[in-house]
Amino acid sequence: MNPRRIRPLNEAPERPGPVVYWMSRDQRAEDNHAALHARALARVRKAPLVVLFVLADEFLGADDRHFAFMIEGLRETAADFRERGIPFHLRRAGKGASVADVVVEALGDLGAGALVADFDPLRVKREWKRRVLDRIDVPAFETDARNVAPAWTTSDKQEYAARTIRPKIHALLPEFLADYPPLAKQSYPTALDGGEIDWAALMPDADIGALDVAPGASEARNALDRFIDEKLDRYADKRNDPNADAQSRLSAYLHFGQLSAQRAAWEVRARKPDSPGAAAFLEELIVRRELADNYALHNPNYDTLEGAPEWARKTLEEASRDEREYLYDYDQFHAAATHDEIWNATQNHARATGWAPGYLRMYWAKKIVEWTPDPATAFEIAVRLNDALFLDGRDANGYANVAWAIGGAHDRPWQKRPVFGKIRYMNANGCRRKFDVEAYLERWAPKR
Ligand code: FO1
Repeated sequence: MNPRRIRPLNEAPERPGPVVYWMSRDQRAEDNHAALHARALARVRKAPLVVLFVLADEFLGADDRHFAFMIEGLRETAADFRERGIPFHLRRAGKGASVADVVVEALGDLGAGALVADFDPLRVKREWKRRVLDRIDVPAFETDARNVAPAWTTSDKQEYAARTIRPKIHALLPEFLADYPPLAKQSYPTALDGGEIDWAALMPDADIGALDVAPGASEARNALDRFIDEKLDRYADKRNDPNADAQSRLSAYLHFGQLSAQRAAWEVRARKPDSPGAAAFLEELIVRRELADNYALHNPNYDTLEGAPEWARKTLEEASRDEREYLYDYDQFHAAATHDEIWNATQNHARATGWAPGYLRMYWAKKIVEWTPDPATAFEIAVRLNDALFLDGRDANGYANVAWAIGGAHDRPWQKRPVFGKIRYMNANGCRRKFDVEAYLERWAPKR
């Protein structure tokens, strides 16, 4: 375990007792640096390892399908830990009770001697951690199990763009982009078994069959294999063609931590290093995603227009006085009830499957600027829709994407135009130049 992947969270004195891995972002047993770190700590302390997951009552507007996908994945992950003799405890934070209070209570019940948490720059997660740290006196650590290059080693400030963070990440890959050791079986048995979990009782009544990805760590690996074997070679030139089905479809697995990005990168480099799609995929998977974590880590307003670069807020502010030809509110957007059939088709696609092609997601976000009274409202509606609809929503990646599309984050000024000012513009002609719009509308435009 590279010590640079670990951050101590407090100065509490050593204590006897099991090491507890409070799993949240990285919901997998294998390829998980937080689990590996907690396992190593348990070995050193000659103590058992216990895994804890606390189920929140609500999470950033997630709907039943999102919770169902996650819980189905947790069920497999709990079994994966149990196979290694590592107990999996699941507790629920009911209405009003905070996840942090439930974590503190569980640590007390387990007589925890140390705590390992996975890293997540989201505000809600930092608040959970702060509340826990205020109320425990055992050594606590945070391990970055999501990024190939740990976010705090890549940069200690907000990066301007992919071109500024890319060399910093590439310089760290030789040190951090490696294969994973397997998670060793429990060395010190414990009676602290998590007991039988009534998964059916936890499962919301949601049809996840309509989501066109199946949940869980093993399905995630199948999707990775399918992508590498069948799509990677077309990825570079077809990833922006919504009809080409050349995208990885890994984003939900990466969001819920059912798949490690480092695993995906390692497999691509090991199996198809010379594929024409490898470089483009690794750019998206490592540079773009870790730029997003950098944004959420260093920008307290990562999910509002406030966080956007000064030049962008200024130009959008000036342009907010420009006449809008159409104006829609959240409900009209959500119902795909705009005048624009490409936008409506993308919205229908997202409502039906919890996913939409990357190129169209950019178009979808940008058009919201054009049809709202001001850019702050556009940003808020785009975030709310993204978190309510997309399986991979409620994630640093999603907030950075909205900040790019609407707030010019990680982008540069373009030719000035009404409503957008100097923010990069996209329109239907751009779509028609890129792909067969009629074919996409055939599949996803609301039936007239
Ligand atoms: N993390 C938790 O620790 N407990 C939860 O109950 C929980 C629910 C949840 C629902 C939807 C969703 O998209 C994410 C959710 N997360 C939860 C967080 C998730 O595991 C990821 O850590 C972050 O969303 C990615 O940054």
